[in-house]
Amino acid sequence: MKTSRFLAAFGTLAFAVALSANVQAQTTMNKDSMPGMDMSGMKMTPTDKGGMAGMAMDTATTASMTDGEVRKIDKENQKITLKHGDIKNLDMPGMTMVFKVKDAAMLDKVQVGSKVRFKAEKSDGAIVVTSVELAP
Ligand SMILES: [Cu+2]
Repeated sequence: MKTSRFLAAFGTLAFAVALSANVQAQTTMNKDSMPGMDMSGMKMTPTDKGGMAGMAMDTATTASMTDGEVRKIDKENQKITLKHGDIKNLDMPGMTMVFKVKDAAMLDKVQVGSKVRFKAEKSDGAIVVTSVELAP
């Protein structure tokens, strides 16, 4: 009887020590990691937001519809060859050239020989057709 009571008491004590050590370790970790995360999050938000919003709006307002005629469609590579008029927002005179299209599904609406109106924009250094519709 004596032995088992001692073991029980010792076990409780050991548990209590382990518990308090564990709590201490957690408290220390939180103290170290929390302030660092908060600061990096607050620093990035204001500068990023202002710059990006302005750029996105400029692109959207300057692109205008351009007349063109489809010469070739390359669905596999998501490309279309257009004989196009002046593209004002890109400062480009009329010519026949290959464009990348933003979405392959856009090519389903047109055929070789179709008269179209389209929007072309510069994206990552390449010129991309962002929308196309049959000319009225
Ligand atoms: Cu061109």
